[in-house]
Amino acid sequence: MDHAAEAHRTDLMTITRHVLNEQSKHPEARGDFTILLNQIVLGCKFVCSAVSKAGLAKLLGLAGETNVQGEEQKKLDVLSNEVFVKAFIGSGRTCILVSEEDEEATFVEPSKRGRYIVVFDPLDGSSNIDCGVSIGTIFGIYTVKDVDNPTLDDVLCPGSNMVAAGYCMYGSSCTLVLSTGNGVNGFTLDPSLGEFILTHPNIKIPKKGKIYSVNEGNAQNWDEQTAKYVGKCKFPTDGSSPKSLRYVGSMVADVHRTLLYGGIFLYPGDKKSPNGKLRVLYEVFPMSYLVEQAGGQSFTGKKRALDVVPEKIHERSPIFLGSYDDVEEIKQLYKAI
Ligand code: FDP
Repeated sequence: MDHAAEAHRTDLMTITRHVLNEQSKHPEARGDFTILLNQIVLGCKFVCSAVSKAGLAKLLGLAGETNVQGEEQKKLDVLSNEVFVKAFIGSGRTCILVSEEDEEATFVEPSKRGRYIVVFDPLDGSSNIDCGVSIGTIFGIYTVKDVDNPTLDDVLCPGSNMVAAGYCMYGSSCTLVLSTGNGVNGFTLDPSLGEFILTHPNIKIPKKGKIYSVNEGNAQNWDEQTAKYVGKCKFPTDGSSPKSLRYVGSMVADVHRTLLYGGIFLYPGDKKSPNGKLRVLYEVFPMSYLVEQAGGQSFTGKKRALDVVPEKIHERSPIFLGSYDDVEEIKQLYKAI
């Protein structure tokens, strides 16, 4: 019998235990973050369950509303948003919430206020719901300067101000990936226990990858640098093998694969959409934070993604993120022209 393996199998590191361990390194911590994280975990479990039952429960289809980006909202988007918003407010630990589904930021009433700000996309990749492809929840967390006087300036600041970020992927398994600024860890939901168990400790993105991930259908509108980079992925001139193309079209799934296998994920700006498609606060920032924490890079075509200072809560930005060397290559192309 392999006693080491057996010990590992019976010593289950749940996400709460992991965060409590992290908390014990900060004697001044009062457990507020753990309480907030528990609400994120609860929301993710709810959405995971709702996504898996979507077909059965006849939750698929349009809710008859459009969100701020003019996209059709699905019932699951509405449901997921409500669950997270109520969980965050109920935790008593948040003061401002910015959701992809809500046009305006939510300012929590004074009696329920705490010092955390949560920016989130409750159900990202929603065009993939009806065909059962992986979708996810993305979140970033900041602290407010003055808990008695929260303002939008507390949110419209560089992504490097975040104190934590993560995502939960509802795929063949339900995986929550989290960073509190001290590396990246992945937890998989054990449905029989209802607990997220540490399955991917200390995720490090390979320094260089063999995969590129982009919507090539937009190629006719790309700028010279993106076109040149993708051309090099397919027809390398340095004797290396061409990269493989993988594109799920669900940011959480594409970034998750990039974190684990390496390579690059691109959603560039183009002639039609100079700022690309992905939203700075609750897509670009949390994913860039995780990629940097895992040893990779994230670039907008102009600067480090986490240095962007958004002017609006639903602002968009081009994004190139992934393995350090792959992103370095595209940075050099943008520098050269
Ligand atoms: P979706 O429109 O399905 O919600 O920002 C949303 C997003 O998905 C990302 O998850 C995904 O990476 C991207 O849009 C896909 O966009 P394209 O369909 O333009 O490739």
